[in-house]
Amino acid sequence: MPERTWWKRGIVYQIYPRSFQDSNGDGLGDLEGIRQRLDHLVWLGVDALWISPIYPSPMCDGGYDVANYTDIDPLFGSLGAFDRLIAEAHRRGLKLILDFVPNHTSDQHAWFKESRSSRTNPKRDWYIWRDPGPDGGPPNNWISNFGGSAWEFDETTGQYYYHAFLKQQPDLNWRNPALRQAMFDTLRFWLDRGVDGFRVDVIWHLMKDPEFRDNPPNPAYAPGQPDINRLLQVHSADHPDIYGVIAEMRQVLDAYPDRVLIGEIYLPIERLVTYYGPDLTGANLPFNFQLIHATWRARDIEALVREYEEKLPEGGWPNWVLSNHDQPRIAARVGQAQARIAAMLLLTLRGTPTLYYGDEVGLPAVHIPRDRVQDPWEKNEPGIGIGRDPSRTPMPWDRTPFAGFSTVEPWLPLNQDWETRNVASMAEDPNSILSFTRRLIALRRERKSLMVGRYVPICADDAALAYRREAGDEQSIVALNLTGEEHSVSLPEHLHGGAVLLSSLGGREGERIGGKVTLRGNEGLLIEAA
Ligand code: TEU
Repeated sequence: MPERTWWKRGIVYQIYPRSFQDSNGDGLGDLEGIRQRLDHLVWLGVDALWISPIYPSPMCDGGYDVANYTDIDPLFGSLGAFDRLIAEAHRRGLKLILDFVPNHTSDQHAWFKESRSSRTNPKRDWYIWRDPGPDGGPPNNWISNFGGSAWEFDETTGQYYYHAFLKQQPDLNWRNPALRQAMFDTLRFWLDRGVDGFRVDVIWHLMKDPEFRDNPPNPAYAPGQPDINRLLQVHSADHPDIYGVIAEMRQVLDAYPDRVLIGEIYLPIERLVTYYGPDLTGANLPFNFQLIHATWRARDIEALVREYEEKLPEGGWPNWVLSNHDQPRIAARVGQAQARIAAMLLLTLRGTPTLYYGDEVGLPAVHIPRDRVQDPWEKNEPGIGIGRDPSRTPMPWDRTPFAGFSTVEPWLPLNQDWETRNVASMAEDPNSILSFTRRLIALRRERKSLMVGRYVPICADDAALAYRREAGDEQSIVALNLTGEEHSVSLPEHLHGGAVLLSSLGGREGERIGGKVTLRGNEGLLIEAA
């Protein structure tokens, strides 16, 4: 019974743990803080929480530089705190998903310390070591995602090691069988503790060209773009050998009931969908970031939804994402008025939505003064406006000092309007984006058509798009105005006579809809077909 699967029916909520709730007064969020806020997730109506990395780490990349895969960083708590969190989440019917970072470790991981100690160390081959190129420089032209060469020379043994991200994040060698087994054991460690699944960091990077050939220049590169765009990542990522690795990962998860594997993949649709794997042996949900990169125009959105729906493999379950800790938030990209339209899209398209903490209150891009920048990427390539801190700011909970997030100055500034843009204030206001999002989630849970129904496009023009969702004899119609001007859409005859269930601007619930639906500027409607 596929519709019974929790990760197909449910909504995933991403928590950036430094910014959700501080419980010990150090200005940083922690696991105990998340535990204290579980009731918010239940109240909002989501089904699972995914927590960005919480493992011991020197925190060069916000914890995506893991020094030990099977423990908790003291900043966030302890294994005891983790066990309490997962027990209480489960008691409330919430699933818990961890971030798994298998492409690289921290250079402070015991494995890397051993690996770099000598060329004959048994763990030497757990990482990627190469002799210098013919000119004594790096072995090839591969570039780090955070700028500069992806190769770092190590004096001790006279070789370079490869790092697709920071030099403090050496890449693991997934072609080494012992490394593979050690990584699978770390998965089992968490599965045995009851974890319901993993979001796998840069899963498409794990396997690289075994010959380490140069990447070709990118013909679309223009000066001023981030360094990483200079070359196409043809040989350094998205290698066909990846499918075998993911299938093995799936086998580890599938030995436990009801687990989910979500893959982080930044690729165009036709490549992305291959990550479901042959016969769906790949990721259960290869993250679909199309809406993050989309131009905010009705025709473009309709086209990308259609393309995705068409290219999904048989049985592959779709998913949608609007924001995450790496990207500008949705409200920053499209503005507050359209953020509601975006929420409506996210929660009414076919597939599992992932909601980023803070988007439910419409968190904007928070200005970060230069002396408070934390993101190593921004520090490496300053000035090109790609720092990720503006999307990682503390959750504003209420009107008490520091917005109820902490009792001291938080690690990153709060949104300037936190005294009004916070959970407690907005929960009291029936017209807030928070109340709207919550209502939308409730309708999604009530309506089978929205949760698991077919997606059928109705129309799209320069201003608006409309589609319907259908399950058995239940139909839901969604009509979205992506502009600030009033606009009408026509419905085919068999859809006349429905009633409005929800308007993003409020005030029309119960209104009967004829053949022509008039949308106010920035209005989205959810309609129950007659
Ligand atoms: O992100 C992978 C990734 O592709 C990012 O480099 C992304 O392109 C960039 O942040 C701009 O959007 C993952 C994590 O989500 C990110 O936080 C880590 O820094 C990175 O992996 C390395 O682990």
